[in-house]
Order: sequence, then C-alpha cells, then structure tokens
Amino acid sequence: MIETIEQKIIAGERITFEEAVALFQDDDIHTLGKLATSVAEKKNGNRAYFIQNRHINPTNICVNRCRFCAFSRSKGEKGAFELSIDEISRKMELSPEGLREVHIVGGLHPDRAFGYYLSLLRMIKKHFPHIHIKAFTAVEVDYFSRISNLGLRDTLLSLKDSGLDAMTGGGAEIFAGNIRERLCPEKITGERWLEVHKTAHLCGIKTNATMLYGHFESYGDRIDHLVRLRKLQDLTGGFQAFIPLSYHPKNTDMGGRYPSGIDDLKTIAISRLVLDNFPHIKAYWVMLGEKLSQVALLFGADDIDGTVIEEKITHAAGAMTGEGLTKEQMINLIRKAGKIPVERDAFYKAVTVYGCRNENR
Ligand code: V47
Ligand code: SF4
Repeated sequence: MIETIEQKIIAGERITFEEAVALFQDDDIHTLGKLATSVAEKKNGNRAYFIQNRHINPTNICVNRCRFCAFSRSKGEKGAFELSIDEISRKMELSPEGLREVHIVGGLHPDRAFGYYLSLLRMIKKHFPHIHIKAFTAVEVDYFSRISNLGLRDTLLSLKDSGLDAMTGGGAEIFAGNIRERLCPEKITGERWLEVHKTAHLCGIKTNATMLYGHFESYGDRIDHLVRLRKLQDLTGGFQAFIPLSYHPKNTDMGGRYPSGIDDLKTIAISRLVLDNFPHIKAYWVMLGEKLSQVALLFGADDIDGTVIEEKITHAAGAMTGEGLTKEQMINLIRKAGKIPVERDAFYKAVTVYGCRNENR
C-alpha cells in the first residue's frame, strides 16, 4: 500500500482517508519525511518562515473549562486574571521594534461585553497600525455572537471593521463528536467550528486551523479531522496554515502523557500530505521544542511560528520550552536545517529573506 501511496503523492494525486491512516500505521518515517518534504518544496521551495510576534491573553477566566486546559480559571478562583485595555496597551508599548503580529486569544469571560473586544482591536490599530492583529478562536467568535446577539456574519464583520486582520486556528481540538465530548463537553461542536471559519472566509478573513492530538483520539479521528479541513479549504481557500498541537498533560484535569517525538513528526508529515490544498504547515516550536520543530522542517513543515513573547497556554500545561526566541535564534534554527529563513508578516508576505549561509555546522 505504501508504494501506491508514494506513487500517488509523486504524481500530485490526493490521498484517501484509508491511505492516510495506513501512513500512520507504517513505521518507515524516513520515506514519510521525504514524501512530505517533496510536497512542501513544491509549495514553498526551500524556504522556512518565521514571524516576530507576541501573544496577549486578555483573560484566562472561562465559562467552558475544557478538560485538557491548564490555562483557564473560573471567576474568583486563585490565578484568575483579566487585563484592561490600558494594561494591554502598556504591554504593546514594551514590545520590540520589529514586532509584526499580535496573537490574541483568551477565555470566554462571563461578564465582559463584546464592546471590550472591539475597543481592544481599535486601540491596537490606532496606536500600532503597522502590526497585524491575528486574534480569537472560532470558539470565542461564536461566544461573541451569542453575547452580542449579532449573527455570526455581523459579529465577524464588526471585528474586521474594528481591525481584525486574521483569525487564529485554536479551539478545533478533534472534530469527532465522541472524542470532543470527553475533551471539552462545553465547547462548540466541530461542525460549528467549521461553520465559523467558513463564514470568516466568506467575509474575507483569512484563518488558520489546528488539531489537538495525543490524547484519546485514534488515527482515524486525526484523519477525519484533516479530511474535514481539506473539504472546507476546497470550498473557500481561506486557510493559511495548519498547526498540529501536541498535547501537554501537566496541571490538566485530563492528565495523560506527552506524545512521542516520532508521533509529532508523523503528524506533521501526514498533515502535509493530506492537506494538499493548505499553503503552510506550522511546526509550533513552543509545543514541539526548538529541536524537534527544526527537525520538522525536514518532515513537511515550512514555518516554525514566531518569537512568541509571553506565551501562557502551553506553559500552564507543562511546556518544556523557554519564554521566547530571538529573531537570531529563529534564523539559526532554520539555517541549520538547511532551509532559507524568511521573516514574514501575518499573510506570509516576505519581510526579509535571509541567506542560507550555514556557519558553525
Ligand atoms: O485553542 C489548550 C490548545 C490552543 C492545551 O493560529 C492545548 O497561528 C496542547 O491555537 N496541550 C491555543 N494544546 C494555541 C493555538 C495556536 C498556537 C500557535 C499558533 C496558532 C495560530 C494557534 O492550544 C487552544 C487549544 O486548542 N491547547 N490546552 C494543552 N494542554
Ligand atoms: Fe476556555 Fe479555551 Fe481553555 Fe477551553 S481551551 S477552557 S475554551 S480557554
């Protein structure tokens, strides 16, 4: 079967659900890496992207309390926080000069009005007009549409009008209902997540997609997730990047183990092969670690995310990575994987293409 799949991929043909599951069951990760690299190179040449970005979490107070989430708190609970717009403005002022993107996600706050989020976007656009705002998960956007009583489309258009440039891919977890029920019973369904993204795309908002793996799900559940994303992308073309999220069990209700490095690499490579219509596959270094995300560049990834100042969600759940990377560290990671480092903006427009000089091997 693997030879048939290889031939299909080389010929640029789409692989089926069964073939993708078979790739997970096969132990030959070298062939998998080569195949995924061949697809990544057809799309992005020898380039690997990064961005100078920072995270902002307006609040960790959340009415959902997903079982895998170590970040959220209930109102009044120890460790709960909520930032004012002034506090966020001060964080932005302290950010380094080359910052290109702010990534904003937070909990579903029980009492904050939708107006707070619109004011936040407007404040950032007014004072930091050169910075792209990639913000909110489909879960938050669905919540905003409920608290504002606006429909989904009008909620998205209000966000866009106030300065939202793109949406994050968070909150997707695993679409399969029986697994989702065990992970996050309060959360919107997989179908609703897809509907929010479809509506965003139809409103001209680019988005990303994620998948949380390494918990209760089967390989079939992972491929089902990927195939549903591929189908929506065929329809809208609005997704920019796919980011597999490696489960971090520490301090969570759900517990469990970290996925293995082999599982991380296979998931990146198979995502690259199944999502033949996604321009980019991101190896999120905060979750994978610097070294594995570098190796993932040889398994189909073409992006390692960014400098990521002040990440809180993964660190709450036992991230083993540090608090951020400098631009120089990112360039070095990419160069030493034999790729050309490209600093990008939130829409994958190249800001600076660095030489592939590979010193100190
Ligand atoms: O929505 C929460 C996940 C997401 C855990 O769009 C966990 O460019 C693993 O979506 N173990 C937030 N994952 C991160 C995210 C993201 C990150 C980087 C780039 C982009 C992008 C998006 O992290 C949450 C949830 O799906 N998550 N807890 C955990 N214990
Ligand atoms: Fe809330 Fe998001 Fe954490 Fe779920 S993953 S509890 S929705 S912050």
